[in-house]
Amino acid sequence: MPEADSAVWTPVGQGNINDTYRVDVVLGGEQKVILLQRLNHLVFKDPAQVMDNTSRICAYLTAQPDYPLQVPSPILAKDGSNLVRDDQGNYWRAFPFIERSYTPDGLVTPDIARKAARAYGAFARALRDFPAATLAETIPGFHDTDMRWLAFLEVIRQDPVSRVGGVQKEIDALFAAKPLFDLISRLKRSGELPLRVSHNDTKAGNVLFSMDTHEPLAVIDLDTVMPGTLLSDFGDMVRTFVPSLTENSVDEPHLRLDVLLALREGFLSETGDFITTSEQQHLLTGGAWIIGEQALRFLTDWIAGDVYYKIGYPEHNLVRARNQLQLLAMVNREL
Ligand code: GN1
Ligand code: MG
Repeated sequence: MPEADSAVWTPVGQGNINDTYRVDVVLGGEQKVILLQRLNHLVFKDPAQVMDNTSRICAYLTAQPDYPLQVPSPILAKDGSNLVRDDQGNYWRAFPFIERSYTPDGLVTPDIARKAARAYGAFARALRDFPAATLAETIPGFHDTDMRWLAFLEVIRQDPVSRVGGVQKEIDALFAAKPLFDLISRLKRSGELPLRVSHNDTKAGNVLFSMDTHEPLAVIDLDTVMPGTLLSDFGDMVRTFVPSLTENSVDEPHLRLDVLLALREGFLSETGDFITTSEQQHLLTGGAWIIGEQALRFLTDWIAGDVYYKIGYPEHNLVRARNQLQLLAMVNREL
């Protein structure tokens, strides 16, 4: 890109990992808008690998004539690369900014949930023949719950900031959830759950909607697109759409069954004809799994001394872990 005459940066989004800006630039007298993002290279240890996955997925989606959504492919730098390193060692990438779009925030209605689930379903459908095993694991072991379990045991053993004593109840609740994690591992190992391209961050905030039609425009945030199972994508939708309160809430959430039904309907409208019976049957198991795994991740980070997730206040990770454990108990009781 040529040097900009001027640029105005506005932060956008609420991601826990990367930093995202809308940048209004004037290039050679012409007004342009791009989405610029600093990729968190402490989380994504191999940024080039992330961008390679992203570029391959975008090219594949763009070539699918019946993929119903837009594909915001990375904008290339002057030298043709999709990633630029600055003097401080930060990694930056740019995407087209899709105007008159929004990402749903807070509680979504069943209607928005259905449309978002349909969008994630269309994403999975368009990628159903993509050779999933050839994608890099941008965060090794991202949904390898066995590995996350070992990391949890290890951080409890080390107790680096003396927090274990205060969370025995939460630790016990996670031990009670271990059979669920083991079930998922078994299903994966046995091949009963086929290896698929999974998005791995299927919250409402990763679907861009049109301000004009309120229809989905694009599935975004491809950083964690990896080989995986479809259950984690449906599971993360259950985790993030169905509760009446977000993961940051101190109050007890309840489950919104109308939203759950809408998710299922929307997702299956795109995937129902190609997923296996076992995947269909275990969609809700996916919900319980991902909620339990997220509780495990937040509690691990609390015990580790808040080294992974951005936090807004000192007890944030503990609040999030407790919230997810409440949710897991509710899912086990009510679904
Ligand atoms: C992180 O940054 P964000 O909000 O997209 C995390 C997800 C978690 C989520 C919990 C790469 O996602 O896995 O579910 O926080 N992303 C990564 O809020 O770890
Ligand atoms: Mg994300």
